[in-house]
This record gives sequence, C-alpha cells and structure tokens, in this order.
Amino acid sequence: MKLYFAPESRAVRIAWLLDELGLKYEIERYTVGDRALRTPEYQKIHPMGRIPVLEDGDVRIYESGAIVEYLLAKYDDGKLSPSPKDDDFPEYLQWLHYAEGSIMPQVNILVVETILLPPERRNDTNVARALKLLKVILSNVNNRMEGRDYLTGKFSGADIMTGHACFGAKNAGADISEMPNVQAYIDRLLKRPSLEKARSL
Ligand SMILES: N[C@@H](CCC(=O)N[C@@H](CS)C(=O)NCC(=O)O)C(=O)O
Repeated sequence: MKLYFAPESRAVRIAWLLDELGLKYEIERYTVGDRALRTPEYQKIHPMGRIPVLEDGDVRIYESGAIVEYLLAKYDDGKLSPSPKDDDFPEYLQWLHYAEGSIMPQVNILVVETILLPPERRNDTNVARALKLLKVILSNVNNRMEGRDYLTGKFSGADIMTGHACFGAKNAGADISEMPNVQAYIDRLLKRPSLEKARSL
C-alpha cells in the first residue's frame, strides 16, 4: 500500500489508522503547499493536487474520510468500527463525518486567513466568524465527551477523523480553554502510539 503523505496534514489520519490496523505501507512524502502537488503528474494522482491519497493494489482513493471508511470496511474485523447492523453505527458515521463536514471548513478558513494569505489580503471578519462557529461546533464535541473516553462506545475511525480535526482546530487557533473534555480527549488521543508514530513520519 502506498500513502501520499505530508506531515501535519490530514494524511496523518491515514498513517495513524494504517498503524492501528497493523497494515504495512510505504509513503511518498510531500509538504503542505508543495509545488510538486501542482504538477500535471501529481494531478493524475489527485485532480486537485491534495493529500492524502491511498493506493492499494489497483485501487486509488482520495478524501481522508473515504479512505478511513475504505480501510475499515476492507481490513477491520470490528476492532475500530461497528458493523452497519450495530446500534451505534449511525452515531459512529455521524461523528466520523463531523470532521470534514463541520470542523474542517472553519479550520480551512483560519489557515487561509492567518497563514496562507499575505497580510494585506487577510480579512478579520472571516477569522472572527470562523472562531465563533468553531466555538459552537467544538462545544458540541465537548458535550458529547462528558463522561466518555471516545466519541462512540470504543476507540474507532470516528476518533481518528474527528479527534484529529479537534487538535487541528486547536492548532489553528480555536479557543478550547473552556472545553475541558475536548482538551482531555485530545491528550488521550495524543498518547496513542500509532498516532505518535504517524506524527513523527
Ligand atoms: N477533504 C479533503 C481535504 C484534502 C486537503 O485539503 N488536504 C490538504 C492537506 S491537509 C492539502 O492537500 N493541501 C495541500 C496544498 O494545498 O498544497 C480530505 O479530507 O482529504
């Protein structure tokens, strides 16, 4: 298996999951913003020049959430994902998709407005709105995590997606100082050896 990877990107989610599943893989390394991602060669791998992409035999797939679902459907024996017939399956899917559906759009705005754009093109209103929305979006996670270690019954693909998005949001400037459950959740996930490995690639 081959993972198109960049440190501190959503590709960490996939490296993390591959290790949790005990699957062997190689990486092709890039950095976020790499010009190599904008070349016609790379755009044959991902039409918008993004990371992550996974190749598994003849399969090539992008979108981190889709890759997580693909790997779990194909290689998990129930350890990291409930079956569609289990009672917690709908909640598991909901929290898996919360990462890209709710958290990351606001994180993307923060990254664009505070890092990528030159100072003269930055817009404070966009930043303030993203921070306000993230407060609501992450408070929902904080409420969910009351009395829980993981988003659903046990550690799962939902934590890989939405847990990673929570610390991505914090790193991008979201204020979680009044969200102790989110902070504890992030700390709990950061102790997992597979995540530690993925973050040091
Ligand atoms: N929704 C996509 C987002 C992919 C994405 O935007 N990836 C970022 C890194 S986290 C990227 O490739 N950025 C490279 C660039 O724009 O140079 C996913 O979940 O895979």
